[in-house]
Amino acid sequence: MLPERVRIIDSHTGGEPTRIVMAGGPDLGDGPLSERVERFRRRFDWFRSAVVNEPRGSDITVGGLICAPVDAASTAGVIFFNNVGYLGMCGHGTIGLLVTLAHAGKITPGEHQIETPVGAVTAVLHDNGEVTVHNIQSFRRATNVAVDIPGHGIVRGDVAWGGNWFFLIHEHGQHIALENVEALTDFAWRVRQALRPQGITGDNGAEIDHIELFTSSQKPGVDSKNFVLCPGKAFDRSPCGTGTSAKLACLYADGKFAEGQIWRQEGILGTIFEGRICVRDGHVYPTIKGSAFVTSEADLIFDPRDPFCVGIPA
Ligand code: PYC
Repeated sequence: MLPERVRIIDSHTGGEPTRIVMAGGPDLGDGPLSERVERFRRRFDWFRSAVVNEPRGSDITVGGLICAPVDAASTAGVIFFNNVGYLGMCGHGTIGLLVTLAHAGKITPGEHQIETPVGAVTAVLHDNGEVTVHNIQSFRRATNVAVDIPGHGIVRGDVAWGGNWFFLIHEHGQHIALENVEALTDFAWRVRQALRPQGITGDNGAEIDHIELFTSSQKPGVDSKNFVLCPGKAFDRSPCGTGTSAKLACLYADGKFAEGQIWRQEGILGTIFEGRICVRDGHVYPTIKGSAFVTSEADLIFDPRDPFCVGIPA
């Protein structure tokens, strides 16, 4: 079952890496991406681990498996994954995917429909290399939800969907700065672990697996700075596309953001995504603009004698 070689292209979007599997990945069959991700999880989870976990990757690597799309009008389907599982959508990853496909000579600037397990998004590759992702519908599910954090006390946050589930906190008492990521990670992880036991989930009991903390940005013209803790306890180096989408849905719900406005979201490294919204039938569809850069092209080699051939489990 082991492939001999898997062709990958690595990039980073605002500092957050994306590893796109260009060839040699498992055949997940056909049908909607929502079904194919379940096949991936059940039958090929070792492949996920092999591509992104150590020793080939690390807890910050986000992988993307390109799949044949259902709709012939789509450019591609993609399933994003990380050190512990699968993502619904990935904003930085979609920006990385378009830049990667352009680097490989597979697309040219223009609009591209990309299918994901949570729906199709449209991504525009601009002539200057920037990418705008028109995300799926995003919404706030609950507001001002109290959660009791052991060793800290009550914090309040919003539950929102931007392609993944987020718990968004503004009043947290933490210093959001790169030199403080250990403390931020510890705090956000305690929030994450407290949510389900206190009955706080996304729709249908879905795990809220991304925690997003906010503060004001010190940069002129930038609206906010965030720290996002991802499902496998690594922090997002980028401002997080799905997290920014969730944020825009909350701002809209609070009457603080409207069509035509621009939201500049800074991430923990100081990189910025530009967010806008489209409102259709009262539903919010965020768009996120950012840049990615290709960092390597490589073949992953699978030696059956290697004890860590399928990765060191996270
Ligand atoms: O950009 O949506 C995003 C994302 C999710 C997890 C890491 N990045």
